Amino acid sequence: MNRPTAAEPSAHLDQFARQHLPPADQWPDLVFDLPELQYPSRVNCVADILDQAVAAGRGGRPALHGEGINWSYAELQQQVDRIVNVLRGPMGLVPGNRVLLRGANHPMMAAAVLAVLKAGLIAVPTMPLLRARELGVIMQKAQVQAVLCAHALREEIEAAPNRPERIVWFNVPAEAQAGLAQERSLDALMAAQPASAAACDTAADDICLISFTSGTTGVPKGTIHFHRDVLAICDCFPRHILKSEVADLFIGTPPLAFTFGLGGLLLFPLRVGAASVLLEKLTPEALLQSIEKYRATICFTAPTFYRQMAALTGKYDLSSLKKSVSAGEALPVATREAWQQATGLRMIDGIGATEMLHIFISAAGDEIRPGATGKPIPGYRACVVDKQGLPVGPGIVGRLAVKGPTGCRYLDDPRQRDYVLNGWNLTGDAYEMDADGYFFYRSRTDDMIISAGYNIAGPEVEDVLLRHPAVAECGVVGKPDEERGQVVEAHVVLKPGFEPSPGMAAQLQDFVKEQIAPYKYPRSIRFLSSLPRTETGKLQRFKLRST
Ligand code: 3UK
Repeated sequence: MNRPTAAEPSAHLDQFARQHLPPADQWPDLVFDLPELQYPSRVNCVADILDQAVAAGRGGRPALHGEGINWSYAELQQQVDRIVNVLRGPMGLVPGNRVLLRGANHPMMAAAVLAVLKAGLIAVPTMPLLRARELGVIMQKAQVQAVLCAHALREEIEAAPNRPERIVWFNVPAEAQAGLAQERSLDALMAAQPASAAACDTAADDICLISFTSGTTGVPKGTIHFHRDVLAICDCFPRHILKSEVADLFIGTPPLAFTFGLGGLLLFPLRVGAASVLLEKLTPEALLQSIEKYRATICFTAPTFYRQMAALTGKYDLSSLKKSVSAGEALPVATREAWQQATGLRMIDGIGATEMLHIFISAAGDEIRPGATGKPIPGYRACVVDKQGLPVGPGIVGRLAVKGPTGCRYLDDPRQRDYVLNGWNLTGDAYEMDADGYFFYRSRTDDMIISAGYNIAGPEVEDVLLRHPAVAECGVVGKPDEERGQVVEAHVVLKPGFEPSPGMAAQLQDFVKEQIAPYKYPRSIRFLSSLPRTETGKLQRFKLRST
């Protein structure tokens, strides 16, 4: 089951993606050492997640909520099946074809993704903020044959190079419906299709998803995932750490096009028979309002969102909220504490990666140690290795290496060799393990600041600055310096009511010197009105370095 073999026949008539998997000797090791990870050799993840729920009599239970939409499991299944029939019928797609998906979080976007998987096609989800040129690169790399796109986001698709002929819009507003050819409107096409469809009989290792990394530089990398990978992420983190159940209502901000959001806001809730709220473009205020309105129980978002929400909780009734998951970037202890103080909740931090599909190190409840991400979750193992790839002992900073049931397989990309070493996935993170097996994030390997021979991790300095009453947000990077190689530079956003000044800079510098080794203090401080972030909530450090 480890390597691509001819043992189990693929359902794919179009073998493009399979043919562009990395060579077998560049794959990471895959381990399936939990009973729940023993999947049959033929499995379609949507049949397993959605159709089985309906077959088991849960069709009447709520599945997805959105603006003006409340779909039960049976209703979601009908939507999905109509789309499956559109894909197979009028759109003429065959198993293995790639379908690019573009839309903000919305039940229709969710149904479209599920339909592509159920039909045995390969989903290529894309972030709403991507522009025509970037979409063109993805279409070319993944050799996309069709596009399903929210009507509101059509402009960049219409301007994208390499776009296929088969482009269909969904959520077309009534006033635009008349001017649109029938075959361009998913809503119109769906209306003409029956509301039931059989799932494609896919092999467990048939490809169902090519997820592009949100990569800050260079050409984006397409990460390949199988039907069984989708099931594996549902059966690891949610089952063992989050412990979600039927009565839960999920909510949050990560886009469905980001695997953090795809798992946390769609696959995880459906896998346990729970429900999810899918809302577009949430601000911290809007997310708090929606938690109150829907009485959500589990929240998924990035650390910066929790920090902003912590300052606003007073105005909202958040008594329904039981669990909050933070991922995407390191969770500063200061943010963990602010959130706990505001809500009483202990945040579940977890590190995940697009290559690994979802979270692989985390901790919940009494297992939480502030400052640590946690331990490898059941199903995964991890260690810290040196430059040669040899494990280092506790207390030494090195490169994080992980393996589990999922792992990195880039679509036709030489960078596969950088991510996989001796069967381990190297995430590009500098980590340290303690004697109890807890993993502590230090920085991205490339972001370690080296100043006058000292290694300094930006996030450690950030965590101190965030404790200063004047600091709303901050980002710490290395600034080139002739004498020291690099100096520590802090980019600081002040809270309302505080003004940038040399005095304020000196105050922040002294504050850092008092709390951690003085050589780590920011010799340079710059005040900004906001920090550059990706759509997934990650600080764009390269932008801070180049300003
Ligand atoms: C960083 C973290 C410290 C880390 C992701 C959950 O973020 C996700 O995927 P990406 O491919 O980025 C991966 C990189 O992001 N990171 C993520 N979480 C944490 N660093 N603490 C954390 N808790 O550098 C990692 O290598 O965008 C997260 C689930 C699915 C995902 N794709």
